[in-house]
Amino acid sequence: MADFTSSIVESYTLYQYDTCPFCHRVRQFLQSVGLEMPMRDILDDPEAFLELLQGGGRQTVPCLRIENADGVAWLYESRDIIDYLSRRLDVPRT
Ligand SMILES: N[C@@H](CCC(=O)N[C@@H](CS)C(=O)NCC(=O)O)C(=O)O
Repeated sequence: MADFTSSIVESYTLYQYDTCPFCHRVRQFLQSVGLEMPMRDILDDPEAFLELLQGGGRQTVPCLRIENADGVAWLYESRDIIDYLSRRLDVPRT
């Protein structure tokens, strides 16, 4: 993945679905730190599923789409997503 840590402004979208336990872990983290972001449900929304597959290259969720001035990156793995956001937002991991 590209190193985006030098950029200041980023926007995030979480690709996920309700009953996925790993997605639940990430959603719980977001709630605990009060961070809101758009959610794309890949089971309910075929367009979101395609975006994930074409953008990220895999259909696995959760996946965080990270967009900033340098471009777009797709981050898989619930723990990596939580670690990444914790570092970016400077909040403790849960
Ligand atoms: N180690 C991954 C596990 C993710 C995972 O297994 N997600 C399941 C849904 S609960 C999935 O997307 N499986 C379909 C696939 O990988 O193609 C994480 O922590 O995010």
